[in-house]
Amino acid sequence: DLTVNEGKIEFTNVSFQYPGTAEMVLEDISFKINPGETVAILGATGAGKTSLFQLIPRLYDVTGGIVKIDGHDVRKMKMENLRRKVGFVPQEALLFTGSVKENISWGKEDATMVEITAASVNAQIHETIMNLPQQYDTRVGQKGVNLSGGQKQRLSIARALVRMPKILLLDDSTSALDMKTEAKLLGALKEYTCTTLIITQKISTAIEADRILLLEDGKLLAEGDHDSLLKTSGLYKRIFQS
Ligand code: DCP
Ligand code: MG
Repeated sequence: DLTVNEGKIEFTNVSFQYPGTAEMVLEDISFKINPGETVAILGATGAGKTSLFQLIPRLYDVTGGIVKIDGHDVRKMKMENLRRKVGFVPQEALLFTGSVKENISWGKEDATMVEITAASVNAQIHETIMNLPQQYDTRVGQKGVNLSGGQKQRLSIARALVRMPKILLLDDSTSALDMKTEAKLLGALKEYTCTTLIITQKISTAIEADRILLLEDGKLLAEGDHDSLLKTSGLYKRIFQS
């Protein structure tokens, strides 16, 4: 039996403002996420979701409070270990003109074809790739091989997975996927046993998750699973019904 023991995240009284600005973007945020959990971060545009993500791989440092991964303050971790542990799929997929294979192994040039294929299977993009004219050697962006938004998103998820992160941060990276594909993706990530945080504006994604964190104006307004939030959070109920 697979016991997941890596990939725990703890925020304790975290506040954050971007350097050189006066506005508090995150205020007094505390939560814990267990290894292997799938947690949806739900909140309106500008709520602070991407900002919260950026604090995990230390793209920015907290202004106050502590972010810990597996019990270690991220500020005391070696950057190289931290970046190996955390895979961050940004809001906009950043693909370049090159083969599908090169796009997936970008930043991990020693990835083997077995690793690249496994990452693509988990990211639910392998079948699509096999149907391209030159499969993994097909050039992205080449005439006639323009990928759809959802395909680009899955390629960029495969790029993160090939590095075998313990924590996967998906910043709205499933917005273009249909519900069935998204559910398959989340199931595969569960099996692969990484902690998954998924920013979303879609209630269907939140329902799939083990737990939901609801952000509003930089504050953690509520947390719980879908059923409990329906009972305890007026805002969640309004989002659900809208
Ligand atoms: N902000 C800032 N400087 C940046 C990025 C953002 O001052 N470089 C501000 C803009 C918002 C607040 O921080 O007022 C929160 O921004 P986020 O990008 O964290 O918000 P979301 O990710 O929740 O919004 P969206 O759903 O639009 O991506
Ligand atoms: Mg964002």
